[in-house]
Amino acid sequence: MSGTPPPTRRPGRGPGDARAPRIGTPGGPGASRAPGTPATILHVDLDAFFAAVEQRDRPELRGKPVIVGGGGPDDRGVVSTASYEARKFGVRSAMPLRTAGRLCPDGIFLPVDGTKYQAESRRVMTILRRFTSRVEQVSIDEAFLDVAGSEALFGPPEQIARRIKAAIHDETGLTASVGVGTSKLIAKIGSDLRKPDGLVVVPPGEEAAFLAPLPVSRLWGVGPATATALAELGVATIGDLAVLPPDALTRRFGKHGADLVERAHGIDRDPVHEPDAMKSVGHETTFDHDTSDPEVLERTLLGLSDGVAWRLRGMGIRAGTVVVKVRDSGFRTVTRQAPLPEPTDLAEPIYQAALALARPEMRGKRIRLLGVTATHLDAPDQLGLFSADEDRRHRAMEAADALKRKFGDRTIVRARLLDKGLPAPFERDPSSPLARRGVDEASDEPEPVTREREPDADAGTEDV
Ligand code: DCP
Ligand code: MG
Repeated sequence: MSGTPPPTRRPGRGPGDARAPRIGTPGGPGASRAPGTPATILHVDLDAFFAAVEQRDRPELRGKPVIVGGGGPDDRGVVSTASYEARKFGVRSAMPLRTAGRLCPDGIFLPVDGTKYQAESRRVMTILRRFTSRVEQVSIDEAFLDVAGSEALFGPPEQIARRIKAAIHDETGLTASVGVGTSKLIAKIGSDLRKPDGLVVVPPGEEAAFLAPLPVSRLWGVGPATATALAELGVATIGDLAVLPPDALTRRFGKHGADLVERAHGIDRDPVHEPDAMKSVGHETTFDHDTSDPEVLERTLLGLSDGVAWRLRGMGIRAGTVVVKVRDSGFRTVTRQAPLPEPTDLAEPIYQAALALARPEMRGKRIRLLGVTATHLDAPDQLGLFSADEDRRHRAMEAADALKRKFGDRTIVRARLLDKGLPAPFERDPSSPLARRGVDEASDEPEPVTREREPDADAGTEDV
């Protein structure tokens, strides 16, 4: 996924042409990590995924501005994605279809075919697992891999990245962009930098130099409010941030400030997690202003539940329990959990359970933060969407329907969330180590009351 448009585009290149620029100055200001830390983490992200699948299946659409996301430019929905040809006109994910129609009058508008994209996603993830078992899928079209230990079979990480791109292209007809580095953060930013069909390798020690020219908003944990606060300190690029005295940032942002300095140097200690190590999937949102407005609170819970369900479906797993987290304006935090009527990967039952749990905790209070987490996750679904098993098939279709709803009514919810300055559920921080502690930590015991300013006050929606 890419939050911001890539700065360089090279449409039309095949995977064989992908260049892997080495960015940074050896021994220069970027030499911030211990020499010898291996760059074995890959981030793989498909290019214009939904639109690329449609262009592959309908050759007449190739080279054309394709906009996936609903009935057409008069539809009330939003854009799911646009081909790179359409992006030249300024069309972007989450934009109202009407705006897309204005910007790109010759755009070809197509409905979302969730079942088809899920099946493609599974094919691609299966290809990735041939190169290592350490694959962490983080959305329908992206995954982190740690290829340490795979070199004997497949060569060094850069070669593995090339092989992956070629295999995806040969076997599915789609292109992927790959970033390679010492951390998830570097790999993720790398994969986004030269889309489409990009390959960016950041050698160990060159992380800070690689990041330095990029806008600070590219870093995880820098939402609009942090970006504004940093701008007041004269910080526009990640390089500006990296040279600030860490204690100045800690004074201003608490522990979050110290984390930001680490990230500005490309340091991110979160390892790649295999699905069976994952105990929970969650999102949480801190409001720009504390609120007691029931509509805002319920809409936020719905958006969070949807983000969680989307990720469950992407990973082929279901949740048995929902946990909500509610923090009020006095920083009192409670978590409440309840089992689901049956394991699910759908937004609706997760939302209903989250609402029932959160409602009594929100009553009469101004709310600062809400979180929804799914736990008691079952094993990855190995049977796939089109198993002969009727029950599974039924479930798959239900999920596909929910996906369609998501891109109709539900994306309007997402657009409304965006209006409120809240990040969409897609924009999360896959690095948060809390994500892995999961179930066992959810309890009915309130966390200690904190009086300090919340460090990640505007980090927005992220994994918990
Ligand atoms: N998606 C969506 N709504 C969003 C963002 C994404 O429906 N707001 C869907 C459509 C995308 C898919 O998820 O095709 C993958 O998301 P990405 O952010 O990876 O976007 P693309 O793959 O389309 O483009 P890119 O080449 O920038 O990765
Ligand atoms: Mg993508």
